[in-house]
Amino acid sequence: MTTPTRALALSACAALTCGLLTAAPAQAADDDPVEQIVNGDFSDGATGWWASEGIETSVVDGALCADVPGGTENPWDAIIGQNDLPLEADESYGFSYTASGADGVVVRALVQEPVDPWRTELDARSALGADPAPFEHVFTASADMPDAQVAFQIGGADEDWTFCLDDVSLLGGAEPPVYEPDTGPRVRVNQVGYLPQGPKNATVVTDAEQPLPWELADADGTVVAEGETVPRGLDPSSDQNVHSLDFGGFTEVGTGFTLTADGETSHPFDIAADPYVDLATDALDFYYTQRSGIEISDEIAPGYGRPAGHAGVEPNQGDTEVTCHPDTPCDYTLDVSGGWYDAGDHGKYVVNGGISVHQLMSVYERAHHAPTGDPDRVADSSLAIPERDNGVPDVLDEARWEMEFLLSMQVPEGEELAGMAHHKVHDAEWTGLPLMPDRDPQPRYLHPPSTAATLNLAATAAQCARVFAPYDADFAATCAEAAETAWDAALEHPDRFATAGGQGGGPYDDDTVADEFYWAAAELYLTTGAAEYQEAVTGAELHTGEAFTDSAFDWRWTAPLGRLQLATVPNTLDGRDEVRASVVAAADEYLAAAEEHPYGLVLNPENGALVWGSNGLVLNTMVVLATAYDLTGDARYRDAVLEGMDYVLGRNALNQSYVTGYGENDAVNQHSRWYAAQLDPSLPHPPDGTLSGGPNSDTATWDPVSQANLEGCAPQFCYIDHIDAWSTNELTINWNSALAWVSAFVTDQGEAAPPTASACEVDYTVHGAWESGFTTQVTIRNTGDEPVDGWELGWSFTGGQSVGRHWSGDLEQSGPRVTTRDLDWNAAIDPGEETTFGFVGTRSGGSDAAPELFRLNGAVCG
Ligand code: 9MR
Ligand code: 9MR
Repeated sequence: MTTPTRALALSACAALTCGLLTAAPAQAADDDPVEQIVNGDFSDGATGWWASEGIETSVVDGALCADVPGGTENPWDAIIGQNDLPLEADESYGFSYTASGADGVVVRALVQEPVDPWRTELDARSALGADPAPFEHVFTASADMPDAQVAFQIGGADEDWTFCLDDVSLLGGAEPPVYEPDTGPRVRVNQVGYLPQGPKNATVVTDAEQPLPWELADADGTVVAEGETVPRGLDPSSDQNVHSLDFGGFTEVGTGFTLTADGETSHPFDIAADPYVDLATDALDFYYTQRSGIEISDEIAPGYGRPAGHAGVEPNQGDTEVTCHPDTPCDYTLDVSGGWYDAGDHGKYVVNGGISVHQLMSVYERAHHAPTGDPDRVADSSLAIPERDNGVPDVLDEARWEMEFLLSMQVPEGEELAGMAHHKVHDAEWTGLPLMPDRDPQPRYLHPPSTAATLNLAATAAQCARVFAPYDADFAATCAEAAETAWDAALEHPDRFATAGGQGGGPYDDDTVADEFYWAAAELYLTTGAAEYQEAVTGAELHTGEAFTDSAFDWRWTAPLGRLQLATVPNTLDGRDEVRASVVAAADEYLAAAEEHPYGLVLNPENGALVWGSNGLVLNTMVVLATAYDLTGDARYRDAVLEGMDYVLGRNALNQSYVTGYGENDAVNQHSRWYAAQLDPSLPHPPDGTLSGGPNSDTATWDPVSQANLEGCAPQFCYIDHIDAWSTNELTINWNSALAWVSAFVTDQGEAAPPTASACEVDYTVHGAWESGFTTQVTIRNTGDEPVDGWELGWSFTGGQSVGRHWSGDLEQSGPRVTTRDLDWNAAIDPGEETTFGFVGTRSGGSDAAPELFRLNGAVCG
């Protein structure tokens, strides 16, 4: 797997990405190859060939030509083909032809079953030119098919054009296609950048047993540092012999650095205080173009403008008046327009929507509660979305787009199962690619309410109530009510599970919901402070049991979200220290895994196995490590997160950055029906900041492209940047939310300098509380050696509290943020001295937990 040459064209590779295909000619194996095509050179006119209705063909200069009318919608609106071609299972075929057409028009060549369901053995797209050009594809038949069909789909162009075809050949006995990824230089780095004071590691793929010298060169080629690699032996996740390389001693900033070792020079990278600033926004801007039910403005998202999808306009059949699936009918319809499309499909799933919107709201919460957080970074007008400049942080505006969809999925009052949430809404049948959301003609249905979906709604609506309280009291109240209703409904129906199987959408099946109960209870408790939810938290087995798995959490396993939230969002739960300790203990496990892994990967299962969406799991594991850093300030956790970014951005076996637009070799063909540039050059690639699901070594879940190309792969090699490889290369709202959370964290680390010691302590004491208010006294103590002369103390009230009458300090509030300034007469605080001010606060009706993070003149008090 370490010799990076592309030996043969991919079986299902679009010619657009592979260039004109340069497959080895079909070779004779044991038996002489037999030509399956009749009259492939058209010496006998059009004998043996058919054309779809309305297509006139004629043989011109020995080639078959067709006038193709413009203005049709789909590739299959015009077809030329031949039937009755026998295919043998496991036999490899070379399929070749010469074709010409209008410049840039794409022909889709298929070898497939001639009738529904059109089981496909080859599906290749090639861009044509005015001059005849040869194309060749190799594929291995997956089953016997006595009467396969070759079809050239030529519809879908805007203008009339002429298609000409010659020398069509389908020969058995070809060498089976072998996919060899181009893995570039054997020195693997974070292709984006390293922080000046942060860890700096690379991995070298080499057979050498002994340490190797390395050199770090700046952009001019001047060697600025050198050292020796550390042999690490055989890495099971890549099946490679590797060395690790630590150049952390070099702390100067610059661009275009390279590392050289064992005769190979890495891709270039930066050392900068802010290599992730753009990523932190791009990863969030991703959500706007995933929106359903709203026109995407090309001004806001240049290159991505498109009509609103599923907004009740033909040919769409959703989502404004959707009823239940015919197998599980109901007598009502719901308007479930809006929300985000889950991934590359047009489905919208409450379970996965839940964790995604939660992580976005957590980006906001962390900015307020973490010592390195920065509310300004997630403020209003920080993203490219239509709601900029409306006085609400943009990340919350984006979250609200999904939240309102989740709320709309709740079964209305008076119906059976009222208060539960429908599991999902999606097409009756799977659609093909590409397909713009507004062109999807399938009927769409609500799928039965599930306990997991209901608890996802309860958890996220509770969080919504909390984070929106300072900005929109009415919306916060709507969320609060929906959350409590959902919780009660889940208690009443604790075992309604979505199953696997079904057509037209993903399953998101989940029959273990103790974890969702725990997470929802935690969010409800944090928002309301109510005894009922506190008991649900402390009474849950998962509260003290094993919550963190080897790979943290995902849409199916959400118990860790409860722990992380209880650890970080202000609250007064008994046993809070144990909760925090459990997060740190989990982080210790991940830290040990990362330290042991020669690529710094935070997941380190025994056999190196990786599953569907492994990059999402890698990033969620980093969320736990990052939270441990937020809780303890211990730089080892922060450094493991920074090192985790290296893996995602190129320091891996494939030398692959899994984020579009970031790094020299970035993923650009994620499975998507509308970012489908690989299939249709007039469509865009996914926007910058889109994460690919990444390596998936679970062969049982592979799609046909992964099956055809990845057989026998070592885990890290089980990935292909191909649009049809959905089990290794899709994009999703839940993987990007992990990327967004972690990108915000690493951006907050600045240069990754050692944390400075705190020089203050704050005592925040509530002296009296009543139904609607409370009085508080705040004491600031100078614990440093320097006198303070003039002070400003800041905190966030994220529970919706607001400050009123105050004394001995000048208090101001903007949204959740409170700033108190001295009154001149109390501006000085000498070392060891303190000053006190006070105020009367108003409560919003929810939890009244005191703020836990205070900044004196910008520096965090401890
Ligand atoms: O496009 C679908 C993708 O979003 C899903 O993750 C995947 C697995 O459920 O399925 C994809 O759809 C394929 C379907 O499962 C089988 N027919 C081909 C579809 C891709 O066009
Ligand atoms: O991310 C999901 C993964 O954990 C599952 O193993 C897989 C098969 O059920 O489905 C993934 O989710 C897909 C969903 O079903 C449909 N939309 C695209 C999602 C990502 O591929």
